[in-house]
Amino acid sequence: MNIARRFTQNPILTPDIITPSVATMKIACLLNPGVFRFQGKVWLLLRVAEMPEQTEGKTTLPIYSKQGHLALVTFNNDDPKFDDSDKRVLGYDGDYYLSTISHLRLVSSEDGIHFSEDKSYPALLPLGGQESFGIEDCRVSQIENTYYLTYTQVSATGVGVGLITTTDWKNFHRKGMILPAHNKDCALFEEKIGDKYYALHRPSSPTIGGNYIWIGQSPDMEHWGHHQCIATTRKGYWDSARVGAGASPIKTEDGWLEIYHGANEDHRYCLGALLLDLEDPSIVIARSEEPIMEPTAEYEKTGFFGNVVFTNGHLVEGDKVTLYYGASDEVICGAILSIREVLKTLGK
Ligand code: MAN
Repeated sequence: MNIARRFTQNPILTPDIITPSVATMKIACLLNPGVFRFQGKVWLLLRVAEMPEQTEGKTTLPIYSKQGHLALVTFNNDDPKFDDSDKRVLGYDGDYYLSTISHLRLVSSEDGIHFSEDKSYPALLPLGGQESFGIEDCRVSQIENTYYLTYTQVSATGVGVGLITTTDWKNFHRKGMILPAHNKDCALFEEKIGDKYYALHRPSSPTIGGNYIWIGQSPDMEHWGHHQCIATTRKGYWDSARVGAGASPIKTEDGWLEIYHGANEDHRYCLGALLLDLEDPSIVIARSEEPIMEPTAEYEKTGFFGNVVFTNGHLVEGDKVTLYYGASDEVICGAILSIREVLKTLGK
């Protein structure tokens, strides 16, 4: 099933339109933007993945020092200890590195389709030891005038969820790691339910358990507890290997609607929906049997890491959801969904 109507202009952003953060790097991919409205415009907080120049027969990987300086590590491709079987995460003698290092960059648009960079708004760069392998896939949630940025912090010690708040996109308040390793895909609910904040998140367990969607509660957005698993992977389904929340859940009369990603053992990433109870969002009312969006367009099937549609940002206007998504882990695209049509696929 493909009920998403893709922008005819797709892809709307490609790596060549952004300038690298430092001259020695080139931009390999643009991925998975957070989305928000600010000062009458549509903004994307892009994940920009950079790579050093490569030499024949070798692989050079980037790492940020605690002080925020870039260092490079080089391996010989024919070294038997070097494992490049997954293009995204490379191994050497039991240690793991990312092939690219990501930071976050702002672009804005009047029409939601043509975006450009305004250099007076700073890039968010990795900072401190917990971000030495980069920062990724930032969700942007808004409560009153405050924007809450939940993003992936990656380092050799693990992958966790960081929180930053801002009101003006020029001054940022770093709150540190709110959910420790291994955790990512954290989507905040944009209002309190009862007297608590809620978040969806995705811890991973390598043995018992898996890559499942959990929900937690907090009195202040920084301290999280009362965690419960609400959606596991499903054997034989399109979401058999990993599932993770997208952007903030959308409040509808039928429940909280969450657009999430699911991947199978072949790393094919599709989108589906979860419907959660309005008063107790740990109760799942319905879940997509079939994906609501699959990688079918050429730019979704081939690229840095093909067969991927991945979203963590959207705009909602009445029944219309404008979804921004990363395709093939390389380019940014847009698509429109109708809330009514998504709910219909969930039996509503
Ligand atoms: C996965 C992918 C990569 C990402 C790493 C670390 O392998 O999502 O794109 O860089 O995790 O988060």
